[in-house]
Amino acid sequence: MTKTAVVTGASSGIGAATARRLAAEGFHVVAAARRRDRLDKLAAEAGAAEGGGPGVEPFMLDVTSQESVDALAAAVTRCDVLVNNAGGAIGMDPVAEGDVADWQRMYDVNVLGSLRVTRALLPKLIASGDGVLVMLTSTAGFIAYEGGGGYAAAKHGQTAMTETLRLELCGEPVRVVEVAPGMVKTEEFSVNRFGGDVERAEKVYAGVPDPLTADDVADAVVWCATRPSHVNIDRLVIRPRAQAAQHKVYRVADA
Ligand code: 8X3
Repeated sequence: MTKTAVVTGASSGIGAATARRLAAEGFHVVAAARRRDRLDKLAAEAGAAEGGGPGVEPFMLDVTSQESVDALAAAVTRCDVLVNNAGGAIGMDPVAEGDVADWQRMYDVNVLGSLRVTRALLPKLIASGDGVLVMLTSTAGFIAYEGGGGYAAAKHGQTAMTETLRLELCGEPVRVVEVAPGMVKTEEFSVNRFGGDVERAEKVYAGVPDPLTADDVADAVVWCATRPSHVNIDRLVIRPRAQAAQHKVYRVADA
C-alpha cells in the first residue's frame, strides 16, 4: 500500500523540496498550497500521482481558511505523514514599532494554520497506525533576535504547540517531530519578509559562503519521517556550517 504524505506550503522552498523527496521515496504526496500553477509544475517535474499511487497530487489550500482546510480533510482519505510547513515571516520591525496586522498574520499562518491542518488530519494519522507529524519551525522558535519579535513570537508558539501535542499523543501511534532550520536561502522566505525587496533580502545572506538550501532541510525532514516506527526525533536543529549561533555568522569580508 502506498503511503500518503501531506505537505503544506508545497509550492516553493522547503515545502516543494520536501514534496519532491517524499515522492522520490515512493510516497503519494498531496502537495498543498495556494498557487495551483506552481503545484502543477511541481507535479510535472516530480511525477504526477495516478490515483493513490506514488507521485505528486496538487491540492489548492489556504491554511488560514477553515473552509479550505475542511476541503483538504474531505479529499484526503489516508494520511501517514503530515508536514506542517506553510509559514513565514513578515517584516523586521522592532517591537516598539511592531505592526499588529503583520503579527496577527504571522500567528495565523504559522500557529493557527498548523493547528487547523493538524486538527483536520490527526484522526487519519492515528488511523494509519504509524503516523508521523513533522512541524517545520525555526531556530526563531527558541531564540529571539532584534527585529524578529513577531516572527519569533509565532515560531515560539508553534514550538510550544508541537511539544504539547507530543505529550498529549503519548501512547498513540503518531510521532511528533520538530525540524528547526537556521539560515536557509530559499527563493521566497526573505523576499516575502521584506515585501518583495529583493536587494534587502539578498543582504541577509551577503558573504555567507553556503547558507542551507531548501533541499538540505527537505533531506532532514524525510530522514526524520523515515526512521523506524519506534524512533521519535523530537527536535532536529539544522544550520549551515557558517552559522554557529543565531548571531554568529561567518561572512566573507568583501562580499
Ligand atoms: C528562519 C530563520 O533566523 O531568519 O526561520 O529567523 S531566521
